[in-house]
Parts: sequence; C-alpha cells; structure tokens
Amino acid sequence: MTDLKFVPTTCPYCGTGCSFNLVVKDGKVVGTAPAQRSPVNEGKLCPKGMYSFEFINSPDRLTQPMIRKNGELVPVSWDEATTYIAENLKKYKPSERCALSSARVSNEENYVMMKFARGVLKTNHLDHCARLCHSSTVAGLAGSFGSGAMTNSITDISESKCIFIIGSNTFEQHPLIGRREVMAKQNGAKYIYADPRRTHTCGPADLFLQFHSGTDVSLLNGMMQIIIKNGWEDKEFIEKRTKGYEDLKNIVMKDEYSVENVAKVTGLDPKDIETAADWIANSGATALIYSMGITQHTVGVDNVHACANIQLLTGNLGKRGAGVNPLRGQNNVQGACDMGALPVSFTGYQKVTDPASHKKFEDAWKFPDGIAPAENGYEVTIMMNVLTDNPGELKAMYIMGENPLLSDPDINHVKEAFENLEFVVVQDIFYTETCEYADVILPAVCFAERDGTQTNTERRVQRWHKAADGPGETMEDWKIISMVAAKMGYADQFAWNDISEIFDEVAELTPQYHGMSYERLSHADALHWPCKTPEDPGTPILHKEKFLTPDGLGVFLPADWQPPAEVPDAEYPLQFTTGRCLFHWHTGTMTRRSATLDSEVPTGWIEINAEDAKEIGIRDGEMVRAITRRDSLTVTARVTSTIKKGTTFMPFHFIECPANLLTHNALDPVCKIPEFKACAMKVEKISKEA
Ligand SMILES: Nc1nc2c(c(=O)[nH]1)N[C@H]1C(S)=C(S)[C@@H](COP(=O)(O)OP(=O)(O)OC[C@H]3O[C@@H](n4cnc5c(=O)[nH]c(N)nc54)[C@H](O)[C@@H]3O)O[C@H]1N2
Ligand SMILES: Nc1nc2c(c(=O)[nH]1)N[C@H]1C(S)=C(S)[C@@H](COP(=O)(O)OP(=O)(O)OC[C@H]3O[C@@H](n4cnc5c(=O)[nH]c(N)nc54)[C@H](O)[C@@H]3O)O[C@H]1N2
Ligand code: SF4
Ligand SMILES: [Mo]
Repeated sequence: MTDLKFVPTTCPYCGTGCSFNLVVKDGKVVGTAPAQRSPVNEGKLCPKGMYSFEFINSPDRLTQPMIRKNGELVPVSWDEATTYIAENLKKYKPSERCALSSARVSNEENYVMMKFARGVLKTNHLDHCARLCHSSTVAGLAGSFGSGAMTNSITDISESKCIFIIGSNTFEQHPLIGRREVMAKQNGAKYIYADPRRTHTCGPADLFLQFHSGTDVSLLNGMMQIIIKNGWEDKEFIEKRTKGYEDLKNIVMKDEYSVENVAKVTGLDPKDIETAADWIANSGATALIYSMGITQHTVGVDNVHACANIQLLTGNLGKRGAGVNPLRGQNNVQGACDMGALPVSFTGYQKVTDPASHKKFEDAWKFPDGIAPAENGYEVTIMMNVLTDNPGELKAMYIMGENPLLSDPDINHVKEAFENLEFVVVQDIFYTETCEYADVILPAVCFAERDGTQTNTERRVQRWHKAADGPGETMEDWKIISMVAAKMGYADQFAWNDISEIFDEVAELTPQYHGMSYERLSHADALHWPCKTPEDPGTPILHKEKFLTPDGLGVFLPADWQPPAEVPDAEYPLQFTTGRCLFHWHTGTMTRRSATLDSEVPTGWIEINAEDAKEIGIRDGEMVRAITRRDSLTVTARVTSTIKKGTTFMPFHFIECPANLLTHNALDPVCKIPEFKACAMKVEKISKEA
C-alpha cells in the first residue's frame, strides 16, 4: 500500500484563493485533490490550480545560493552568500538602497521584508507588483470609501441581480469567481460585459458593450447622466450616506457626456448605453466587477473613482449582491499590501508619514539605531525612472519573488535601469530574466514547501500548510531575510522560532488583523478582515452602515474623461492592449514549466481584427511585425472578429515575443501605475524576401 498524504493549502496563482489538498507520496508532491470545505471554490479548481503541482519538482528549480564572480555565477554556501550580501548592502546609504517584495509569498514573509527594508536597510523605497496592478484601486477606493479592498465577498456575487463586468476577463483570470457570475445569471441576474474584446467571459452576456480601450470614464459618466436624467438615482442613499453629489452632477451632466457624444467616443450604440444604465440602476442589486481594464491606465484612479461613483449614485453598496469588486491579481497581493510592502505605509495602511504610526513601529521593533525616516519612498515604476534619469541615486536592489525584466513596461527602459544598479540580489524559485542582472541569487522554497497565511481578494485570511521539503538547499523566504538581517547586525529583531510568532507580531501591530491568530485560523476555515478582537467573527461585507472614511460618508469623486497618453495616429494607427490567457501566469516561470499547461498554449500571439488584417494583407497564423515607438518584434497573428476593429492584443507571458518590449512607461500621476492597456501600434506584413 502506498502511503499518500493529503495536505490542505491554497492555490499559488490568483487572488480568488481557492483551497485544495496537495497529494504527497514518499515525501514528494505528486498531485492535487479537491478540498470541499472552502466556500470560495467548493472543491472545484481551474486548470492552473489543478496542475499547480507540476512545476514543484521541475529540474530547473534553484537549489543553491550563487554569487557572480568575474561574471560567472558560482554556487556558494548560505553563510558565504549572506555575508557577501551584508557586506555589500552596508556600503550604501539608506537612500541608495531599495527592495521589491512579492505577492507570491505569505503575509508573514511580506511583513519580514517590510521590517527588513524599514529597519535594516532604513529605506522606504519598498514596493511590489501591486503597483502594476491595483495601485489605482488602493488609491482610488481609499478616497471614495476609505478602504481599497473588494466591498463584497465572492459567494455574495451569486446573489446579485445584475452583474456588470468592466475590464475583467473573469473566466480566464479568476475562473472560480467567474463561476459565481454564471450562478448569478442562472438565478436570473442580468449580465453586462464591457470590454474591447469578446472574451470567454462574454459568453453569458445579455448585453455586450464592445468599446474602445481607454474610454471607460466617458462611458461611466454617460451612464450616470442617463440615470440622473431619468430619476433612477437612489435619492435616500445619496442623502444619507454620501457627499459631493453636486460635484458629480457638475461633471456628468455636461453635454460632453450626452449619450450621443459618449457613443462617438466609445464606439458604442447609444441604445446599449441606455439599457446598461437602466439595468445597473434598477435591478435591485448590481455587482460591479472590475480588474486591469480599469486600473492599468494613466487615468487608472479616475477610472476607479468612476466605478465607485456609479455604485454610490445607485445605492449599490453595503448590501448583498452589490458592491464595487476589484478582483485582486496574485494569490497574496491583498496580503502584501496589507503587510505594508508599499512605499507609503506600514501594516494595515498605517502611513509612514504619520508621526504616531512611525513611533508605534519604531517603539515596537526596537532597532537601536531607529528606522527609515517618516517620509514616503519610491514606487517601483519611479525607481526605474530614477535609475535611468538620475544614475547614482539608487545603487542596490533586493528583489524577492518578482521578475521586472519581463513584467515591467518598456523592457529596454528596465534594462537600462538595471544596468545602472551596482548591486542586485534576486531571491526566487527559478532562474528568471531578472537573474541575468543579479550579483547574488538565493533559492527559496515554493508554496507547497512552507507554512504561512495569505489573504485573498475578498480579504479572507487562510492558512498554508507545508506538504514537502524544498529541493537542495532552498529555504523559506522569511528565514533567508532574517539571516541577512542577522549578518547586518540585527539578529534580535528577526529572532522568530516559528512563522506563527511572526503572525502574532503582525496581529499585535495591525488593527485589521488584531483578532486573528494561528489558533483561530486552524478552527475557523478563514477570517475576513477587519477582525479586531479575538471574539470578532470578521467582516465579509464592508460599509454596511457607514464607510471607512473619517466622517463615514462615501465620497463622489468625479473626473472628466481624458484619452490615453498615446493615441493612434497616421503612423501608428492601431490601439494596442495587453493582458493574459487562462493557461499561463505572468512571466511564465511556473506555468511554462508545467507540461500540461504549456502544451495547451506553447507560445504567444497577437490578436488582430479581421478587417484590419485584410487591409494590411495578413492572414491568420502568419508571422507579422508588431511595432510601437519603443521597439518591434515578430509574432504570430491571430486574426479574429472577437476584437474591436482598430485594436490589437497580446498576452505578456512569453519571452520569445515579450509584449512589454512594446508597451510604454506612461504613468498615472497619482498612483504611478503604467498604461499597460493602451498605446499606439502598427502591424506590418513580413515580406517574403526579408
Ligand atoms: N490565467 C491567469 N490568471 C491570472 C493572471 C495570469 O497571469 N494568468 N494574473 C493575475 C493577476 S496578477 C491579475 S492583476 C489579474 C488580471 O485579470 P484581468 O484584469 O481580468 O486580466 P487582463 O487580461 O489583464 O485584462 C482584462 C481585460 O481588460 C480588457 N481591456 C483592455 N483594455 C481595456 C480598457 O481600456 N477598458 C476596459 N474596460 N477593458 C479593457 C482586456 O481586453 C481584457 O479582457 O489576473 C490574475 N489571474
Ligand atoms: N504588458 C503587461 N504587463 C503587465 C501586466 C499587464 O496586464 N500587461 N500586468 C501587471 C501585473 S497586474 C502584475 S501583478 C505583474 C506581475 O509581475 P511579476 O510579479 O514580476 O510576475 P511573476 O511572473 O508573477 O513573478 C513572480 C516571481 O516570483 C517567483 N516566485 C514564485 N513563488 C515564489 C516564492 O515562494 N518565493 C520567491 N522568492 N519567489 C517566488 C516566480 O518564479 C517569479 O519569478 O505584471 C504586470 N505586467
Ligand atoms: S481560480 Fe485562481 S485560485 Fe482558483 S484554482 Fe484557478 S488560479 Fe487557483
Ligand atoms: Mo496583477
């Protein structure tokens, strides 16, 4: 009889946070099996979760620390690697050091990185991929509601009477939330899908708004004008629970947002805009669901405000089946933000510039020489700009679990930035594109090989359980950082025996997590923050009675529509947008090492509308040249009628045709997110002679 063990954990991919069991045989993870208990996924998984065990035993895993000596990476001991890092990091001033944390590791490990950056490196130049993802949400919803998190829970979506999805390809990117959207539809909900592409998520749609990339504010303002003109607004909700309604009317009632004008800007039929406005306002409970189509723009924060405004206007907040629901991306991106892996806050969004918070952390941590000053640090996108525009200001970077050389916009710019760094540490589970620039590479264990907690998109804090040992000399991320900290002279501040002690420290310092402990999390399946006392059952729905703003009111924050930073013109006539596919994950480090997933989608492509393709003279399957003002690349054309005419799309997973060679580094002025979702492009036929 073979001895099989089943170890419960959560999926290492998306922010849905599905649970399952890892199947362990002879100390090795060999499969996944359903865990029925979690209400999030009720035992079901999408292909990425199902095959998440495949990369774990890949022969490509990093297994030993390495130092670059005379240009060559040489395996060394942990002692040598950490001594070398400490000696080098000590050479630089605090303001010359920066760090990237990771949405792929646990809450505890993000906390340890945050403490390391602020207490050991003494810098606030700390950020992570949330910048590229939902920084618009964090900034935007903090203004509107006082909290940047999803307002309702995943299970709640199935109770909605109207599902309004804008800029989220839920079926491919959050499949087990997509299931809830389908359940709502089966229960009789109306289903509206707004996207430049007819993706799988459009399948059940009663109404498809196929509009131009980058025109979201115009569309939403236009809908709000229709709602107000028809008297469909929720007057009681506006009166009792909001402020700024006059400001909203001053903007959305302008002639610019008449349905005729909005139809022109968005490329939609006026009747469809009216129908959508009617359903959103009058269904009884509308859930607005959004993701990167809204956030990744130079007007990302305006887009998020517009989503909040329409839900405040129609009273679709603080009740079941409604809400503003930003679907968080990586498995633990919510947690990484909660833990303060951001340049502006400690845990629980306690601001670094607030003297009371600064003192609280300084006193609790007891670094003899203090912590980073009470001033905001650089965002990751700003770090890259500082590196290229002001060489010598930043000199050393410590990266845990990110791959900016493939995931940041305008790869040529990123390369230039990394060339200007003197010292780079990369801590990962695989050798990545970013490792090319590393002076030291540190091998970490992966999700299956560690304990910890993670916080999913609905603020649900869940446990991970270690199923197997990591290969070779791999170590837990928190242990690696603690070792480096000790070598730099701060052993006492990182002297935990067990990861649950780190969680206790987090709970002590973080109001939202204050009532949680490993003990409670092992009995309760999970807890939703805020959970303030040991008796507090947690909070699946936010803003029921009042918002988290200082006066408890929701705030209308209207803005005029502005086009993307770069719009199509005679030379670059197409609108280029980027995103993902079901089977691959970001820079592909894990999914491209999973035989099943990789065989489904072996390489990248560019989607191009059939009419555009005809004009250029290209056919489906042909290799074409895609060109922007940054660079160009060759890629297979996928000629289709599912994408809006004038628009092209590429996934960014593939190093052989990296979409980010073409994207640009234009940023939202408030949250500094790049405009991954819109820039100008031309596509050329590759002539036979060339
Ligand atoms: N399979 C898979 N799942 C993932 C990921 C992955 O890499 N692979 N990544 C995870 C992460 S970190 C994230 S952040 C999420 C992202 O999840 P999503 O945001 O759902 O994914 P994207 O493909 O980036 O973009 C969503 C949609 O935005 C549309 N879009 C493009 N431009 C615009 C626009 O201007 N306005 C509007 N309204 N829509 C537009 C695109 O056509 C696309 O269908 O997915 C998570 N889940
Ligand atoms: N063009 C374009 N670009 C985009 C986007 C887009 O829509 N379009 N989306 C952006 C978004 S939303 C995001 S979130 C970013 C994602 O950008 P990244 O975070 O850079 O992408 P990942 O490939 O997820 O990188 C995570 C790294 O962590 C490593 N890793 C996994 N598990 C562990 C672990 O346990 N420990 C350690 N130490 N490392 C681990 C992986 O091997 C991988 O190298 O990409 C952004 N880039
Ligand atoms: S929906 Fe997300 S969390 Fe669930 S199995 Fe798929 S990738 Fe994993
Ligand atoms: Mo993301």
